[in-house]
Amino acid sequence: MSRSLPNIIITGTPGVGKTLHCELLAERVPGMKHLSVNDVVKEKECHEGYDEEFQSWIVDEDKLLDTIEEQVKAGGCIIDWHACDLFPKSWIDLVVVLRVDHTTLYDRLKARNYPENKLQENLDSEIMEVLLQEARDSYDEEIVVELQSNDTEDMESNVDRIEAWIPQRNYGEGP
Ligand code: DAT
Repeated sequence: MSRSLPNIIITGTPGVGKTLHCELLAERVPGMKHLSVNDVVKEKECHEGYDEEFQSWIVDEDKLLDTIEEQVKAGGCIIDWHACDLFPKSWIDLVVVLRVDHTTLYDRLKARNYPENKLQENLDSEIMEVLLQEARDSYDEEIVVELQSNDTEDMESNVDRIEAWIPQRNYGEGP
């Protein structure tokens, strides 16, 4: 299976700037689309209910993958999600793990009115590098990139770097 545009995952702890990066990239790179997994989970009901304590959906991963499979296999998706180990390796060409200073993350999550337990869980996750480890465990190391997302300057340079990385070739045919 080949695709004319790559599929990129932008992942990281909630609040690192995934949505911001995905939206900018989709604006800049012709043919690339922002695929917000959060929106798909909600709109296509790929969940088994809502966890009130953590104020988040309990995701039905099988239903989610079935729902997005056709779109992702066509290529050109910038996948926005705070997990990355669920996607089949063959779907993915680049995994960007965004990172942020803990104090900055605290401020961003506080501004979102996260409940204390959810805020603490996400801060711990960032400190323990959970998403970076998940990406490294799930994909070949050559396609996993860690980028800082503390300020606008970081964001601009990240988007430039990711954009420059997207050459035209057939994706999905191995290295
Ligand atoms: P995520 O999708 O990872 O949950 P987001 O894109 O919604 O994160 O960003 C959360 C908030 O932080 C939002 O108000 C934008 C801001 N933000 C994120 N990354 C940033 C950056 N590199 N520079 C400035 N603001 C940023």
